[in-house]
Amino acid sequence: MFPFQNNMEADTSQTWPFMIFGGKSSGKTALLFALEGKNPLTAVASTGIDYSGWGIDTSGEYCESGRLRRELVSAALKAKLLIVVQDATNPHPVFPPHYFLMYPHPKIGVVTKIDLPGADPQHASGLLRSAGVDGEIFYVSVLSGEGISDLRDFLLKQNF
Ligand SMILES: Nc1nc2c(ncn2[C@@H]2O[C@H](COP(=O)(O)OP(=O)(O)OP(=O)(O)O)[C@@H](O)[C@H]2O)c(=O)[nH]1
Ligand SMILES: [Mg+2]
Repeated sequence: MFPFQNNMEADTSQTWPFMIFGGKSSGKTALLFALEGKNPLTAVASTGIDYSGWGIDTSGEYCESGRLRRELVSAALKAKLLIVVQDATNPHPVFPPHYFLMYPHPKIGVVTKIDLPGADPQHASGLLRSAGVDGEIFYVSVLSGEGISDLRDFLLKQNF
């Protein structure tokens, strides 16, 4: 056996149950905190890719830039499921059409900020479908807590 083979195995052995994608300030980290039982209002803007939580968290900067987005493809190899977040108050798509079809993972969507007055959850869910999210879509607010326990139960039930 070549000596580097052990290193390669060690590098790929760690997996996370999910990885979160979504635009800047769409509520990815607040969602992760809420799922983990932490105070979602303590989330600050993320940089890069964060492996320290229950799932892999990404910065909106990476998701929104075609160049940085490439880094997410290899990070996703470490996750079992993709969670794609769409802010219900943002009418604009973040990902190119069918972007997520290139990932072999199961993919679910989460529409965030449904508590805000300008929220349009149905439009947000259409944007997720256009981006290639073919799994279940959850509608949540970290402020009211709506939808969080349903999503947490769904994640806990997966055979990760
Ligand atoms: N009203 C409301 N505000 C929310 C909700 N989710 C997140 N926010 C707020 O939206 C802002 C951005 O939340 P983050 O969780 O930091 O967003 P993010 O997607 O991680 O942002 P980046 O890491 O910069 O890409 C914060 O001020 C949150 O408190 C929600 O469900 N309702
Ligand atoms: Mg963040």
